[in-house]
Amino acid sequence: MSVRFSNEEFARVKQFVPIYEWGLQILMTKLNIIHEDLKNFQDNSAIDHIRSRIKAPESMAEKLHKMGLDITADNAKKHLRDIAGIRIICPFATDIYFLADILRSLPDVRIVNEKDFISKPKPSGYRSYHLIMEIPVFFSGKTEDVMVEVQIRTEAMNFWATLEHKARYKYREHIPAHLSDELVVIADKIAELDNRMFLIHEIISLINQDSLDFYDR
Ligand code: 0O2
Repeated sequence: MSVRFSNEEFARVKQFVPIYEWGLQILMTKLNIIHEDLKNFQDNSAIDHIRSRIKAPESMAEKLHKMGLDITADNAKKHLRDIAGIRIICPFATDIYFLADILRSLPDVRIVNEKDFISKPKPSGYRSYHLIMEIPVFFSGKTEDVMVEVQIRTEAMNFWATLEHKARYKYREHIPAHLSDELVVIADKIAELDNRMFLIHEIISLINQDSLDFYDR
């Protein structure tokens, strides 16, 4: 059964969505500057790529339904903290913590909540670092604070989360035990793979450093 906003509530959702779009644009501008700076001036590729999205009204309605709330625009604004969402994909897990530090230091932005599902994965096997950030949006005579959910993860974690999300959707949240067990095993293997790839990256960096030192002699 699909749940929806009534026509009246849907019209009210459409009225507030632009404020979230503006909040998203403000934070994306800050993140794109950080990305460009790291890449071009700091010789640091801690960010692979960044994506953003506004949650579709159908997904807002489904989430409210799951939370046992009435499907209203007021409830969406009050209870959903991921109407605006950003996903940052990093090459390595260590980059995730480096970026979270940078995000915490942004001026004009308040961190409302942080969840580290990397050091403490979800029972599903899900790994990612989540920050709920509050951005002030200034427009014609008033300011409104907008929440944006930022998810930071590696490409491998993203690969897993995308597949698991599809399985969840397909089985309407009730993934059969043999599949969910397999997904937990794969999530652990992916974490191990991320670590092993990072070690190779460190070895390569050391070799490059040694070569530079040699030429400096
Ligand atoms: P969708 O369809 O991706 O948007 P909070 O945001 O803190 O108020 P919430 O929403 O319970 O409360 O937060 P949580 O647990 O941090 O999860 C937020 C989002 O993380 C989810 O949004 C997913 O995108 C992702 N996520 C969390 N757990 C899992 C998981 O086990 N598997 C996958 N694939 N993704 C997960 P939505 O709205 O649930 O989904």
